[in-house]
Order: sequence, then C-alpha cells, then structure tokens
Amino acid sequence: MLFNLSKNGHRLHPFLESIASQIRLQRSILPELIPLEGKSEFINVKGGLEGKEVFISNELHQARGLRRIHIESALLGGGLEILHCVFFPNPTFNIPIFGVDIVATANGISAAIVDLSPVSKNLPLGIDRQLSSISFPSFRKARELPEWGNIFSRYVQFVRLDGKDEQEHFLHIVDHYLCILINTLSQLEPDLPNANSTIERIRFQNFYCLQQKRNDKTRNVLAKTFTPQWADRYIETFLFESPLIL
Ligand code: BLA
Repeated sequence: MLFNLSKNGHRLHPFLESIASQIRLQRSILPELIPLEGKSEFINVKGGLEGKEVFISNELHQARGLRRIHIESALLGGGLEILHCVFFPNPTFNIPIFGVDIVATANGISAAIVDLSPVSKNLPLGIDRQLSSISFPSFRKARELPEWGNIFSRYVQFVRLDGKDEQEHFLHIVDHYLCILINTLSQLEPDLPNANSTIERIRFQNFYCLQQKRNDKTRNVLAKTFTPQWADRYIETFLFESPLIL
C-alpha cells in the first residue's frame, strides 16, 4: 500500500507533484511492469528529530529492460522537499540510466537535475542523436556540477528554476528524456548476460552508484533529519545500492 502524503494533510510542492505525475504516467505504459519488494523499513518513513513532521515515500517497480524503477517523494521539514527518481536499466539492455533530482526549499526550486547517463563510454548513437536535436531553453540560473558529477552525459540539465515558465520548460525536458528512453527500449533486444557489453554496463552502473554516494548534500540533509547512521544505511543499501554482482 502506498503511503499517501496528501492523506496526512501534506502535499508535495505542486511542481514536484507534476514531475512525479508525469513520470508515473510514463511508467504506467511500460511492458511487464510489476511492483518490486524493497527493504520494508525504508519504503515509508515517518518521523525525524525534534518532532518535526517528516515523510519519505518510496515506489519501486521493475519492467522489461528496467531492473529498478524508483520514485522517492520526501518532505523533510523546514520547507525542504525532494523528488528523486532513477530508472536503473537491466544491464543486458543498451540503454542509459534515467535520473531526476528536484530540490524545493522555502525559496523555490534550488536544484533541478535530469539526465540520461551513459552506461558505457558513450551514449548509444540513436539516443545521442535524439538528445542533440532538442532545442534546449536557456535557463537563467544554470548551476555547476560537483566533481563527482562525471557520471552524467553532456546533456545533463542542472539548474535553479527561476519562475513558472522555467518549471514548465524543465517538465517538458523530463518528459522528452523519458520518451526517448522508453521508445528506444521498446525497439531493443537484450544482449546475453555474460556478453562483454553487459559486463561493461554493470561496471558503469556500479560506478554511477559509487559517485552518487559521494553527494554530501543528500547525506547531510538525511543525517540532520534522521541520524548519520540512518542516512548512511539509507543511501548505501537503498538509494544507490551496489554493487551488482558480476
Ligand atoms: C543536490 N540533493 C542535492 C541537494 C540536496 C539534495 C539537499 C542540494 C540542493 C542545492 O544545492 O540546492 C537532497 N536528494 C536529496 C535527498 C535525496 C535526494 C535528501 O535524492 C533523497 C532522499 N541526486 C540524485 C539523482 C541525481 C542527483 C538521481 O539522487 C541526478 C540524476 C543529483 N543532487 C544531484 C546533484 C546535486 C544534488 C548533481 C548538486 C550537488 C552539489 O551541488 O554539490
């Protein structure tokens, strides 16, 4: 049973809700979509320190070609809200990792990130071509990636969102990236589990998780809201669990 934030009188920031709805809509058309069991202690988290109202709600699925589809909605107190989403491919399929992270604060959307991140040296040619033909809007407040961000493609969008028009543009980009991924996937056949290409993609997915775990901003927020030990376990064993076994 999904934890329904609105039942508790809490709704996510409308922009985060609209991104989540759009991703859920795309998810709903995936072939062989089934819910995935997750570590039950992490699926719905309630509480936090000093009686602050804190909720984390996680949705986990798998589908043809996608080993783990994760959408996380979090209300972390003090006006901080997060929408986090990763589509981890089944490594036998030559498709990138779709990732989104949106951070809302009392002062607006301070970070919005979306990418189709490569799982080999380059993105598949067809995907690169489609991404390169997008005419990206010029966001007014582009942000600089941290050093661990070398896992992202050159099409990564990382911005502070300045107003409703930019939120609308960003929503379209998320939708477009997901369309490209899902359309490509529908035309693909998997490689063998022991193919060199598959093994390379497992390595890249592991590296992706390793680098994401270096995001101190996520760790610090969770450590402050819960405890440092809880934050470590959540990030290491749930959010970016690795490695995949070779
Ligand atoms: C940044 N992520 C952040 C920030 C916070 C979080 C508070 C800083 C916001 C800012 O600088 O304005 C917090 N993100 C979270 C929390 C969760 C979360 C608490 O997902 C989950 C509970 N992060 C991802 C994914 C991507 C990602 C999938 O989880 C990319 C696809 C990227 N987040 C990402 C990047 C930054 C960020 C690149 C900026 C880090 C920096 O500037 O150092």
